[in-house]
Amino acid sequence: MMKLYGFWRSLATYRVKVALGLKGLQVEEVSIDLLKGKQHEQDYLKVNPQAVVPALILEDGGPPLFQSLAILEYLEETKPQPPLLPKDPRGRARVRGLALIAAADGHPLVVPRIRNYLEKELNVGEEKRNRWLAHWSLKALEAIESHLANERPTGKFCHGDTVSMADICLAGQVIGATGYFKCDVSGVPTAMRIYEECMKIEAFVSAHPLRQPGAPAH
Ligand SMILES: N[C@@H](CCC(=O)N[C@@H](CS)C(=O)NCC(=O)O)C(=O)O
Repeated sequence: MMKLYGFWRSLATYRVKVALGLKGLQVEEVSIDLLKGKQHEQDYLKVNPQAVVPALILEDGGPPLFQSLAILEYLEETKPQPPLLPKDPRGRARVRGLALIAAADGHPLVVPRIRNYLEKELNVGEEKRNRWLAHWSLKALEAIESHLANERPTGKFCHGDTVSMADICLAGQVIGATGYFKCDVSGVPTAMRIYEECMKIEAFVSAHPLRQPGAPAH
């Protein structure tokens, strides 16, 4: 069985878990407690020298896969059904673009190492740190919203009426913005409508951070 290193709170892990769920794949899970700094311990650095989760070890061993979107692409190529990318190149570029706004531009600004650097190296106090987290989380959602609200391919989901990588990344971004950073999301109604649609699907619900072992009740 594949082995997934993750953490209940991790939005990058969430992306991988949703994709695994949608594709009906099982993994053994190993929790790396990011709040306790376990990502920096030698044992884990051998798995992922970047000191981040997720990392995925395949059935046949070998070096772990890293970076959630690279893992999603691997899963897509090795288990194409159900597809998480459209068939046409233009549609694929749009879905990847939407996914990257969340995963490559929004999310990296709110991860523990950035928060710790703001706090410990730059002495940015809690109130300002919270403003940073909410600001950048919402900025990414607003950029996604502009595409979703104004472009024809938007359907029940980000791209047409089937779930794609864009929806997976959008859902994680919304969970961070609303659940972790208490953003006012009234200005991103299309993103929220699509998020609600995703949350009707078991793979999105069962991977939710608050449903993972070790998560707090709220
Ligand atoms: N771009 C990476 C992000 C990985 C990442 O930053 N993961 C976070 C949790 S969501 C982490 O492990 N952070 C540890 C830290 O910042 O110290 C991906 O998509 O896999």
